[in-house]
Amino acid sequence: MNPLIITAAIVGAEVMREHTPFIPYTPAEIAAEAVRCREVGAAMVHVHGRRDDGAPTQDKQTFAQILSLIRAQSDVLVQFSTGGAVGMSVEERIEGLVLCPDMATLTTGTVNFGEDIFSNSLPTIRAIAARLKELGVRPEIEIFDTGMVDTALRLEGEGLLEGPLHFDFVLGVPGGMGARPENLDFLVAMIPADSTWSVAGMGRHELPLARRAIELGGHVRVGLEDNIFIEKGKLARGSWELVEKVADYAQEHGRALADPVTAAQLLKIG
Ligand code: KMH
Ligand code: ZN
Repeated sequence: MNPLIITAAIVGAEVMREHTPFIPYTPAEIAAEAVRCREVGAAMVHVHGRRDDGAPTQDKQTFAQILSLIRAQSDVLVQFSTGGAVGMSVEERIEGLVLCPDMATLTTGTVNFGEDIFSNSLPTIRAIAARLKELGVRPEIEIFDTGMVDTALRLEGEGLLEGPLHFDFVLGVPGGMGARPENLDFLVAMIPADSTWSVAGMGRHELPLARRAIELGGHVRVGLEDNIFIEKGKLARGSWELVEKVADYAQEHGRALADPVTAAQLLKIG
């Protein structure tokens, strides 16, 4: 089987110190966590910005610090969020893209997000896709529900996305598509055959879906953004501990881990 790409979602916009003391806030803390995740097998980190008090930000200066600190210490690929936090303007969400990270997310639809709405109208999606294309930043298409795949294919038809496409199936967000294994199977069957994909299961679904992705030949995203527990009732001591667990699963299943160079080739980055 192809080597496994592990992406570590190390920050997010919603998990706070009240939830777990291990969530990084400052650029230095985020970079240190990125280094640890790379050391135990991650090829890429997915990052959001935070202010020192933990408030989410997509501020360009913050992303510049995160990127330069990570690049100074690690070869891990860096993927920026363009989702940011619920309620942010599109301009705010994409201002860091000018720094040209290795990859950036693109959510191709609106979804209920807990009690909130993660809003991505077609004009918003087109604007983000156009900016990614203009800067040559490879998109990871975030799929929270089935119709978002159709919208991604529509944007490919419009020339705003270039195949082969790379999808991340985000399953188990309250309001989005559930994290049942058959939902993953359905999505995998739906995407063009030349696509690559990963899965990000929320909460207790994170590690079971990681196992399934390993078996199916897909890739895996884990980290405190999506799940703070390493086992029932026990906090993960960092995203690195979740990455380590997935690396163990990969070994049990006989799948090698992709390093950042291999991951960039597989994901058609650059
Ligand atoms: N924080 C969510 C509202 C992304 O990073 O692109 C959106 C999100 C998706 O996390
Ligand atoms: Zn994110």
